[in-house]
Formats: sequence, structure tokens, C-alpha cells
Amino acid sequence: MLYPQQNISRNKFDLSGIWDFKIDPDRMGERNGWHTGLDGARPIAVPGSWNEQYEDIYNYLGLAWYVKSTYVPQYWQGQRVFLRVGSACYFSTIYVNGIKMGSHEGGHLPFVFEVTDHLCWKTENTIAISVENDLMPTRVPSGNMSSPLMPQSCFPRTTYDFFPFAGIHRPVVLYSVPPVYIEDITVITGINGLDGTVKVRVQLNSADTIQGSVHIKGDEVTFTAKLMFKDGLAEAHLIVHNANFWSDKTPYLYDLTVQTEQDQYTLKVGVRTVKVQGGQIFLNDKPIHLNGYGRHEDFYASGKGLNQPLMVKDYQLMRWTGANSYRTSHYPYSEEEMQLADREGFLIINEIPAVSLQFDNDENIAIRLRTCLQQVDELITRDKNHASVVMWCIANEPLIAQPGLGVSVSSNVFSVAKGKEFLGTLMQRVRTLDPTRLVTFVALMGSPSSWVEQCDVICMNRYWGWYILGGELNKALISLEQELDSAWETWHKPIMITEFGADTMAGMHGHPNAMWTEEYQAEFVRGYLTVAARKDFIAGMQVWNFADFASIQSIMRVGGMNMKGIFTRGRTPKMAAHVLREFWIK
Ligand code: BDP
Repeated sequence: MLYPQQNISRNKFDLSGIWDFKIDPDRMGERNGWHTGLDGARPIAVPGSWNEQYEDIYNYLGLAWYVKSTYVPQYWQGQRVFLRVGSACYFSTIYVNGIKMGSHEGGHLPFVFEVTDHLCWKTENTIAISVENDLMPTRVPSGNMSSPLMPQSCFPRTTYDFFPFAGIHRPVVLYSVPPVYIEDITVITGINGLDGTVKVRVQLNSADTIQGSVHIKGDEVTFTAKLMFKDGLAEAHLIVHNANFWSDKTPYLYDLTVQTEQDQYTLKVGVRTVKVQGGQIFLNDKPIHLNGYGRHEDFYASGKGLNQPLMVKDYQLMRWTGANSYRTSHYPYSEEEMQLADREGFLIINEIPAVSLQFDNDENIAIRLRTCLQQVDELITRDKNHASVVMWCIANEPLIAQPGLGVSVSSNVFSVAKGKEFLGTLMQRVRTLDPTRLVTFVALMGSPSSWVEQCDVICMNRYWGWYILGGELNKALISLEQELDSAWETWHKPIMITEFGADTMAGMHGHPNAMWTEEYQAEFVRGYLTVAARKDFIAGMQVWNFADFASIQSIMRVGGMNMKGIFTRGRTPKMAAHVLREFWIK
């Protein structure tokens, strides 16, 4: 799952651009040979959601086909060639020259198929990718089922509050590696006084007994160790003397290069540690506050497609408000985002797409758990070497069946017990795969203690002054403060408010302020940050949301938009942005 790279032993060819595209509502494509070419296709940009590229398919979520033809350079012959999709939402199947390579479920993580034996070296190759994003109760996240959080009549029928954009969202890349290649690298860093410790584990695709080396290069120094492979595995322990440690203020990155007889791979590595103690999170043994946002991958025309100018601009705007962190709400973001976060010094809470999980019946729960475990595995494999990632988040606002809302007490007891087991299984998996980072889930108000107590950091989303006590900010802030104090008394763990915010129509004003005005949002944000500043156990505050974003249509969402952005969807600051600057720019 290493990110494809171009170097002296590897080749990489990005197939981003305009592809042929056709929707297939009757699912006749494969029978009619669409995997070998499309008649009557229209052009579409990859990466990019299809929804905002053509108005008539804005709400289309069924099957669709993408086709592109390409030569593969003859000098790649003798190497192994792979086709890699950065992400496609939600279920995709890949064909090369008419032959099915395989399928992948899950909308936000990369997948790879080896295509070496199916390539033509003298003619063009046809690559076809079918993608569909049907909303289903058994998928993660789920759709086409009711949710206590969403209005019954919302459209499309998601269980979550963002638009279910569909399509190929990240680059499609052909890459080649030598016959004996580096399959995986795991880097774990530590601190010993002024020195950094770097443990490197390298896995090859073959069990050959060969030798290699690993080099860590900083500005003026290089540290080297030997690798002796046995059964395809080798480990090295390096000491980086007088290390430059990675942090949000000094995001220093070393080049770590693994060299084998045939192959080479370079990673950017930040030497840093993260832990919790008492009510605080520590980065490199110093307490740190995570100030920032919950965000979405969302923009005009590109939808959830990788949009690199936007990415750069968003980092600049987040920094302008003094933020040093964000959560990848509510799904893994692109690899390009993670690389930029390493480079720019952002602290990331990295989330799988388990938003609004429900614990309804054994059959559905088992299917969703399988999918979530797969997503945990894929995400950690993909992002384990990023210095920026400090915490894994295995769910956002899992729901209990609440007695009184047409739900029996027994189904409430059932969902609390099942939820505990489900979340516990995911956290256990994370801790096994990566004992070096923190793990959490983001809790809705009223989440059972048996769920919350399993977290390293208590993360909660709170809307006192919006969904509860709307318009009554003074009362809301009193409730907030009481709740925070009692949460600390209960858990004695660091607490983060991972969401707090108020929908705001940019340009709407009021005096005295009222809900939806810029003044109300500004006072709301000021109130929350003032309360938080009084509490030593608050380890971070993340506003919901960085920018207005596309959601479903409902009586709660004007124009189908969630307007809780500190910036508009077009990235104009609202008044509250200046309040954040007052608090966060020190
Ligand atoms: C929270 C959800 C988030 C929503 C937000 C809201 O985690 O996805 O967008 O509420 O209502 O419950 O704005």
C-alpha cells in the first residue's frame, strides 16, 4: 500500500485527466461489453465526483462506468505493473483489456491490482472502472434506513449529514516495481534525551535472503544501518543524534530511504512521540492543545474529488486562524492531504467512515463490523508512517436506540451492549496494529459510559446553544461548563470538543444577535473557547466546520447546505474567523 513513487527503480504514470463516462441505471454494462469501451460516452474529470460535473446526475448514486485507454511504455517490461485507485466511492470493479481484475468496497481508501500479465505492450490498453454508491443499511456509512439524527424526509436518504458524492475521487495511477520489491515499510520513532530513535521494519514481496540498507538524511547528517532480510523481513534500529523533532511549530522531516539490491523507496519521516497523561495530550513530552476544525472534502464542481489548489488554500486559511489540527471527519482524506499535514505541521485525528453507526440487529451489525475492521486495517496500513497523525478515530456519533422515542427498553439494552462490543473490538484492533498512537471515538450527547471509557481521549460533539437551548447562549454555556466538569470527574482523561458550531448565513447580521446571523456564530465560538480556556483538562477544541459544505436536502439544511462553516463554501471568512484568531494566534 506504499504510495507510488518515481525513482531510479520505480515508474509511475498518473492517469488523471478526462475519461469516458456513462451511467448504467439498468446494470447492463458488463453484459453489453462496456468494460471494453463506451458508446455515447460523455467526458468526465478524474479525480472528481460525478455529481457536480453534470446537473442531471447530481442525485444519481447507481452504477456508472469510467473508461480510458493508454499505452504503457515498453521500457517497463520486466517489471511488475500495478493499477492503483486512490479512492472511489463506494464499490468499484476494475477491468484491464476486458478482463476483470477485482473489486473493492469502501469509498475513501486506496486499492491496488497487479496487471502485469494483462497488459499489451504494442497497442493501447483499455482500463475500465465501474463505480456505484447505492445507499444501503449494511454499508459504512449506512443509508436507506431511518436515523434518529436525520429528518425522515431527507433526500438522498443518508444516515449522515453530508452529501453522498460518488465517483473516482482520487488519482488512478499505473506504477511499476522491480521483480523483488519493497512491499511495506513501518517506521516507529521515539525520543531519548536529545536523540531520536527510529525503528524501521521492511517487508519484501519475496522470501529471498538478501541484504539492504536504510538511510536517514537530515539537513547536514545521514545515519545508516544494514538490513538483513530473512523470510522477506528485516528490521533496523537507528539513532538520530541531536535530532530535530517534528512538531506543529517545527515540522521537521527527514528523508528515510530503504535500499535493496533491486529496489529503493523514500519516506518523509518526522521524529516525534505522542501520549496522554492526566488531563493532557503530550507531543514530544510537552503538553499540546489541538486547536482547529472538523472538515469535509467538499467543493464546487470537484465534489469530494482531490482538489490540490483547494488543499493548499485551506491549509493556509487554517493557519491564518491559528489552527494546528483537524479531524478527517467523517472518513479518511487523501494521501496528498496527509503528506501536506506532515510538511505543514498539522496534528490529525484520522477517522474511518463509521459515522452514525446503529446497533440494530445481529446480521447488520456483523456486516458493518467486518467493513469497519477492513477500513481500520487499510487506513493504518496507509497512514501509519505520517508524523501528523496523532490519533485514530474509529467512529463518529454511534447511536443508541433511545427508549421513549418509539423504542423499547430491551432494544435500548441490546444496542448499548452491542455498541460496547463493536467499539471495543475496533479499538482493540487499532491498539494491536498501532500501539504508538491514541485511539478514540467521537461521542454524541448521552453516549453510554461503557462506550466512552474505552477511549484514550474523551472526544465529544456538543451543540448547547444550537440544537439545545438555541438562541439562549448564556444558559447554554452554563450547561456546557457543568457537563465538562462532570465529564472530567467521571473519566479523569483529556477531553476534546471535536464539534461545536452554529449554522450561519454569510452576510446575515442582527443586533441583538439571533441564530443564523454572523454575530451569533461569533459569540457562540467565543463562549465555547472562553469556557474551555478555564479547564486544564481540555486538550483541544475543533469547531464544526471549517467551511460550509454540501449536505442532503431537508428542512434543516438551507439549499442543501450545512452552513456551520467558519468560511463559506467559496472560502470567504465569516465574523467568527476573527474570534478564532483572537484566541489561537498567540
Ligand atoms: C454532528 C455530526 C456532523 C453534523 C453536525 C451538524 O457529527 O456530521 O454535520 O452534527 O448537525 O452531529 O451540523
